[in-house]
Amino acid sequence: MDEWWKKSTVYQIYPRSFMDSNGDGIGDIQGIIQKLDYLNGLGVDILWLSPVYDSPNDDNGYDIRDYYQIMTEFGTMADFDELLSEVHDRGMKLVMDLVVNHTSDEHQWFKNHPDFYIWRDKPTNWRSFFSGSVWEYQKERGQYFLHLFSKKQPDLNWDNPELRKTVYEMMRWWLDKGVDGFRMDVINMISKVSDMHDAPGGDGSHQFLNGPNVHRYLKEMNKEVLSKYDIVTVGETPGTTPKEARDYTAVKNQELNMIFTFEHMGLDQASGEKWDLKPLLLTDLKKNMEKWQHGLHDEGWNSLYWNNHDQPRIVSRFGEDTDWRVESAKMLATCLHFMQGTPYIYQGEELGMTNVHFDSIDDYKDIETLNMYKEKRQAGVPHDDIMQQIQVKSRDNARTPMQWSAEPNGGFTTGTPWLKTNPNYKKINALQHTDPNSVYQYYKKLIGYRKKMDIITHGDFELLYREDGEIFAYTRKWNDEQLTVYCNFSKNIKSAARPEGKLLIGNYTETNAGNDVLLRPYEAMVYYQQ
Ligand code: TEU
Ligand code: CA
Repeated sequence: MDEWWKKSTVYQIYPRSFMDSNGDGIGDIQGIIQKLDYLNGLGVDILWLSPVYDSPNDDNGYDIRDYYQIMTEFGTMADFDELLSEVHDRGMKLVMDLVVNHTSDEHQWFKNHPDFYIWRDKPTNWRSFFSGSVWEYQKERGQYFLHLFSKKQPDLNWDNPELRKTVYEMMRWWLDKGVDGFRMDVINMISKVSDMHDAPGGDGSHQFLNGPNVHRYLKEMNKEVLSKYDIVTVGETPGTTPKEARDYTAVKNQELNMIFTFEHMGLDQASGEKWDLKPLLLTDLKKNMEKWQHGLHDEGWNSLYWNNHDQPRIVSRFGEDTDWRVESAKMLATCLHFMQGTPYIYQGEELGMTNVHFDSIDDYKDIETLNMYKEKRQAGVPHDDIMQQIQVKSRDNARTPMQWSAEPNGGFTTGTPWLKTNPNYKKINALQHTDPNSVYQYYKKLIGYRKKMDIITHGDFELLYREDGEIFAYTRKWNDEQLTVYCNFSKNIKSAARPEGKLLIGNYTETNAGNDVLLRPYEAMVYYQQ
């Protein structure tokens, strides 16, 4: 019998932008409760909540001030308990976002347990993910503390057994409440080398990614906490190869169930910097996804995603969000959902929501975007050049309010949203989700296949048309069954050999073009044979 999360689909909620129930312009837990039937109707099995803990929101909740309190803007612990039981009543599961690589600098530990953090007399030249140095001088102590992210997110010292014990206690508290698992924020950053030193170009990642004790700590966490519950865990692990992913997720290693990799999300950048844009080469994407399908096929387990709260929206990124938005949204979903792994759907992806285009930097709220803008302007980079990069890659592209209806602000709030709504909400919203041709209903079918078809869970993956720069095609084989997936990532009409079997699903009506099939712009089709 497969572990339940191998046939599940996860839906990620970014609470701040999901649904505002009290008109203060900020999404909240009562708003999520109002939308549970919409989510249940999609067929998703697991809801992953981005952090809802008490936080000053320097990084929108990824800077936790108290792990045992709910953020005031989102509601109360009673609201959370109501959400958890409403989710369970519908047969769904709830996964929390565990952020334990760092806390907020307003966490009482930072004052009362400074040895829970990482201090040095001398800073290294490492650069933060949010611009500037990763070291901040604290006068009272006369030392620098490490923060890989914002200066209000000091890194925790996982080499301190007392800290680890305190974290495990907190994890048990949430699991004893009945939550069904954790998504673990940058969990492969928790072990840093002891002799941290300068690195070329200030890139210290080789000294904190997949560090010397990371597996020891995850095995300890598994032994002390995770192994005692029937839960699912997914590690967010930037800079991880399939080999390292097997180390994290092989059952025999007793660490995590699956991980998020980032390689496919870095193929449209020219250098190590996400803002250094370059067009995606489909052959790069095909070969990378093949590498991961093969890399984890017999051992370990992968997540499957195009979107999350940190990434621009896929239909604007790898699809086409004006003339072929619906077709390309469905094509991208088809490409991903017939692969091996657990798929993650990010709020609004099931509607084909797109990137937003703000001309003023004042409309952007994300700390990563604002710090980068300031740093580049200080370096003399022209405003328009920076804005172009921001419009393509800013995390705020994923964080504009969920578009529920054609009401003002897409029905997200009756107040002023904390981040402006995408002006296309009148055209793109959840009102159409019952339309049989909607992106939502297409996703619902894909999610349904995964539950019923073992070939999707277990089948061998083989790439077809390897060198073709516009068609992403592959087969899955399992016993005497075969699925053939064709996805046209272009506006051009392509022909391909008609696969064996019959059409299972497609985003156009079937074409009968003799021995070949015609793939129209952004056409996807899946044939099934047994
Ligand atoms: O993101 C970790 C991470 O790798 C980010 O630096 C990501 O690559 C980048 O934002 C892409 O632009 C996690 C959370 O998902 C993110 O929201 C937090 O800001 C970050 O950790 C710190 O907690
Ligand atoms: Ca609210």
